[in-house]
This record gives sequence, C-alpha cells and structure tokens, in this order.
Amino acid sequence: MEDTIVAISTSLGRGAISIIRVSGNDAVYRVNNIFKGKDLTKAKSHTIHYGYIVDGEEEIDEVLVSVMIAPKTFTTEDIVEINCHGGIATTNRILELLVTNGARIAEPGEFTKRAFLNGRISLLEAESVSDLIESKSEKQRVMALNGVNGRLTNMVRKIRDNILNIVANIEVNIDYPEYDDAIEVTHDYLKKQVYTIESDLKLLLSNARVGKIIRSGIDIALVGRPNVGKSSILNALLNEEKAIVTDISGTTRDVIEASMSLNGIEIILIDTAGIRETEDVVEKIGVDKSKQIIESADLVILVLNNNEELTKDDQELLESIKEKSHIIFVNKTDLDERLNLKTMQNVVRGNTKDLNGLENLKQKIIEMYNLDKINEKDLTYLSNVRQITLVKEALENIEQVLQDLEKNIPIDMLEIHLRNAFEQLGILIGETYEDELIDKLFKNFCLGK
Ligand SMILES: Nc1nc2c(ncn2[C@@H]2O[C@H](COP(=O)(O)OP(=O)(O)OP(=O)(O)O)[C@@H](O)[C@H]2O)c(=O)[nH]1
Ligand SMILES: [Mg+2]
Repeated sequence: MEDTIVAISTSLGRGAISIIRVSGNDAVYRVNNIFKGKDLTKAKSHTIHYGYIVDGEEEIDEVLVSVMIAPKTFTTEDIVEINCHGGIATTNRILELLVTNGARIAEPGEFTKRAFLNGRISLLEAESVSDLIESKSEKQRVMALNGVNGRLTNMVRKIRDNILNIVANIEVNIDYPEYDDAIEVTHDYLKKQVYTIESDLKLLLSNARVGKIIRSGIDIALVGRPNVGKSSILNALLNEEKAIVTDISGTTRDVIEASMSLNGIEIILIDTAGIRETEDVVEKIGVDKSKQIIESADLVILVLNNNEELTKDDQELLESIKEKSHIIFVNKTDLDERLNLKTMQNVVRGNTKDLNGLENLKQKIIEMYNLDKINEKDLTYLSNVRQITLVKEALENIEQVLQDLEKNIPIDMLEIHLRNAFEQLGILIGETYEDELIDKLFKNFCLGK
C-alpha cells in the first residue's frame, strides 16, 4: 500500500479547472520533481502553492498545488492536489508526467479504499461517498451526507456496543460466578436489553425503505384492460401528451415510462399495454410485459372503467394485485356509473376529461408512502442491498435470542446468536472484512475518489 497513486479527480472534459490527486508516502516528492516555483518538500501542511508543471525545460501548465501532509488527510497519507487548467490534453499530459515519475494510476475508488483501510472512515461512510457522487436530488444529497459524516456508522456502533456489553456480562457470570460486582444476568434482565436491540435494528430496516424511495424513487405502474384510460391518466398526471391515446383497444403496445416529482420524490410512471387475451403477436408481447411489470413495480394503479360493468378480466386483475401495494382508480366518472364494485379499500374515483379526482390520486400516493413526512435530515438510511441484508441477518439472530429467552433456554446457549449479530454488524461497518469483498465494493467508485 505504500506506493503513490494518482488520478484525475474531476470529470475529464471541457472545463476551466481539473484536479489531479496524488496520494502516498512520496506524493510530495513526486510532484515536486515536475514542479517549478518553489520546493514543495519544504511546504507546510495544508498550504497552496503557485507555479508551473514542467517536463524538463518545457512548461506544461500554470497551476496551483495543494499540499496536505499525513495524517490529517482523506487517505491519511500525504496528498497533493494539482489544480491545472481544464480540458483533456493538459490534464492527461500532467497525469502521464506523474506516471513517468513513478506514480501509479489509481484503481477506481482506491483513494476511498485507502481511507477505509487506514481507519479514517468506516465501510458505511465509504459507501456513502459513492452515494454522494451519484446523488441527483437535494434529498439524495442530504441523505448520503448523513452516511458520509458517520451518523449511520455511529448508530450501528452503538447497537454493536450494546450487544458486546451483554456478551461480556454473560461471560463474567459464567466464568466468575463469585464476582460480586458483576450484574446478575437473568432472563428478565436480558429480555429488556435484547428487546431494545431488536427495536433499534427494526428502525434501521424501516428507515431503509424510505432511503430507497429517496434514492431511486417509486415505480408506479398503470395497468388494466385496454381502453380504460391508462395512457390518458399518464398524460394527465404529467400534464403532457406523452402516450398516444385513441378509442381503439390495444393502442399502447409497449411500456412507456415517464418521470414526475411528488413532494420532491421521483415518481416513475409506467404506462402499460392493456391486458387481454389476444392473437396479435406484438400485442401479446406487450401484454406479457404488463404482467411482469405488475410484479416488479413498487405500486400498481389498477384502472377500471366506471362506465362498464366489472368484467372477468377486471376480476382477474383485481385478484393479481391483491398481494401488491395498490390503488384502484375508477376512471371515466364523467360517464354514467355502470361499475358494480363491492366496497374495497384504496379506491379513488375520477376522470381525465375534467381531471376530477386526479389530485386525490396524488394525495393517496403521498399518504401511502408518507411522502409529506419524509425528513431526510433526521433519518439515517442504509443505502444498499449489502447493508440491508446484513442488518436483516443480525435481526434474525437477535429474534432467535428473544425466542430462546421466552423458552427459558439457559443463558450460555444464547451467546452464539448474540455473537453472530455482533459479527454481522461488524461486517456492515467494515470492522471485520474480507479482502475480496472490499475490492469489489471499491471498484464501483469513480476514478479519482
Ligand atoms: N369519457 C371519458 N373518456 C376517457 C377518459 N379517459 C380516457 N378516455 C377515453 O378512452 C379511450 C381510451 O383511452 P386510453 O388512454 O388510450 O386508454 P388505455 O387504457 O391506455 O388503452 P390501451 O392503450 O388500449 O390499453 C380514449 O378514447 C380516451 O379519450 C375519461 O375519464 N372519460
Ligand atoms: Mg394506452
């Protein structure tokens, strides 16, 4: 790990300034070799210097160089950042110069990887750096920052400490029963402690759902029989003629996606082909896709026609969305009511002619996902499948402990599950880790991070 790495940290293209970052024990020395202006090896930490990057006699660019000496740097190694003029040619030339001078091109995410391996940040914080770079909205940014600044890591550490504390107390009770100062670990004492851990873990998981919404929005599919008005609803919600609308059944053949915002959350609306039995080859493919989308969407809006009696197809559709999170939108309320719908939950009525009921539809979505209550500043979210899986596994172990406690199983038998949970949360923040996993994680990073 001692070698000096270099990467272009800004995106390579047209721009006023580019930053080339160098990290490693001899970062200052390497840059100094190609710098004209002053002796950087004598520079104080966290200072900026004006001068030229040179290749022998040739001046390559007029630059500002920041020198940051270990250990108070991002990687905890010496870091030098060259602020040069932007554009591809200049930036690449300086990068090449550094490589000929003995620096190695960094792998994607290697700066952050070093920060982690050198103990400067936890694995959760490192993953959040990647989320921060990927952030497209203000909510995403604030959420990622909560990860970067260690809030999430601290929450996990606290839970982990509590588990360790319990394990330690159990051990003391077993090994030193005569030791008077030790807390007597009874089943009741443990229950209280372990239930707290359970609820902390559950909170992390339920927040993760909100985190996913902030990060990737909500996929909402409009499904139903042909001609009930799915495409019209899409257009009305978007306020734009995005999808073709005709009175011919089977107008929409393919999936149409469009994005809108509701309370600052991205909604991905998916208009689908009307579902019916058909011999038409193209339409059939569309119908199959619609059925798949019912499975994959976060929320399904089943559209029914107020002006027609409930058909067998409608009934089948109602059956197929029963287990999914769904809203039933009874469309065409401007026409006579012929629909015989039993009392059902989550029904919104309206039409796309005078736009009645569409606000109610939006309001229903807001309610279902508590979009008006999302406060990204207070909440700390797990951000990916790896993290969520680990917390789930830890929770399963904790729940096992609780079950065993209810059955009055001897206390020394509970330790194994507590240790497992401790271990899983350790992997989560990177306090125990496998090299291969770490390599894989950091490869997803942009270069220069
Ligand atoms: N009266 C009335 N007609 C509507 C309403 N919404 C849609 N329509 C009409 O219903 C017909 C079908 O509308 P579409 O939006 O194409 O229906 P669809 O569900 O997308 O149909 P497919 O793409 O074939 O599955 C069109 O003639 C629309 O003008 C409504 O609220 N009231
Ligand atoms: Mg359509």
